[in-house]
Amino acid sequence: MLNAKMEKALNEQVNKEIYSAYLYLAMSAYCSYRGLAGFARWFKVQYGEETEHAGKIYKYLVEQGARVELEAIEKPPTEFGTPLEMFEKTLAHEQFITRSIRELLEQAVAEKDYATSIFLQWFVAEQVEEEANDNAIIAKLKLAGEDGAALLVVDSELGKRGH
Ligand code: OFO
Repeated sequence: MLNAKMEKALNEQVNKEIYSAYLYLAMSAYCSYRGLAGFARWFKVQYGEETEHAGKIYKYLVEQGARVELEAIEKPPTEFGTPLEMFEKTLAHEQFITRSIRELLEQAVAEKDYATSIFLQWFVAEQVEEEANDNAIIAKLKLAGEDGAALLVVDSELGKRGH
């Protein structure tokens, strides 16, 4: 059983995760259009992961007998700049999600909502992984710089990302 404040906060997190999915799908489309098939695949896989994140919270709300209220999804941008700029935007977005998860956890702990605290542990660990992945790719893109051939190597590597 969740209190009304936690129910609202988790519903808002569902919306943030669905927006994350939408944002990465927009980035994938942008990469496809620019002929960067590997980058496009990476973001398409990330889109799938984000829908899973939303699905996990949705399932938790249903299991807790809470009300799921789906809100409108904000329109994502259509222009993302260079691959490096795109991953810097991705990292900034993930840092925003990390802060959001931390606030949820702080709320759960303050309210002695142990079930939600335990549920959120998975997301805490996931955010560490998401930021580490983005930082690793940013480091490679910085090394590649303006070198088109090096960029294509990164593209080919990202294209191997499995589901
Ligand atoms: Fe990218 O971790 Fe969810 O939003």
